[in-house]
Amino acid sequence: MNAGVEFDWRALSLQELFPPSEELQSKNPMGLVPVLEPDDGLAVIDSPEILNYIDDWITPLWSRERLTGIRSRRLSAMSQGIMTYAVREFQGLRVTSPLSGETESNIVLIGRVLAGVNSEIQNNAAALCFDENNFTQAAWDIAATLDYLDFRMSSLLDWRGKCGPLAAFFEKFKAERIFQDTRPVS
Ligand SMILES: N[C@@H](CCC(=O)N[C@@H](CS)C(=O)NCC(=O)O)C(=O)O
Repeated sequence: MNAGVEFDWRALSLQELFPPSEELQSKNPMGLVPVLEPDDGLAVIDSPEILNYIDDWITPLWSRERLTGIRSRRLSAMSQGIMTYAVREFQGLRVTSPLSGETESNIVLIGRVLAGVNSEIQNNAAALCFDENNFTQAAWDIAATLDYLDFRMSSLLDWRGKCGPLAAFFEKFKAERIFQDTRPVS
């Protein structure tokens, strides 16, 4: 893990996820991954809570400077929001207004959040994305989200055209080993 935390990784098969196995349900009643199991017991569930657990009990992930801390967590939350809309789009789901019956476009929603992320990066990249030359948790969250957009939605969304500073930030990230393209082993 980037924060230098030692852990054993256990990947679940699709059979264990759809539907969730009894074992997964016993750890997370929502039947979702990721789940973090500390050595001494109760499983920590939901990725933002896992980050908070690491920050509280293992190693700081978020800036202790109040405004930078809030901004960083906002970026992380916006990254998760974009992922929610992107997964909806991939699954063919759209939210319908209970008032007008109109359907919201996931692409428009993603564009709006990306504009917010882009302006934060434009104004505060140094404080929000780099901590003594290391990428911060917020930077990892944004980069993972942008990579997912490239992977699933590149034909629907040309985010680089409207978000120059964000595109420049992401280029730096693409050099990281974890973002290199892989090939399935035959
Ligand atoms: N809010 C949850 C979402 C987790 C989530 O959707 N996990 C997916 C895999 S990335 C999953 O477990 N899907 C199984 C299912 O939907 O049954 C989090 O951030 O941890």
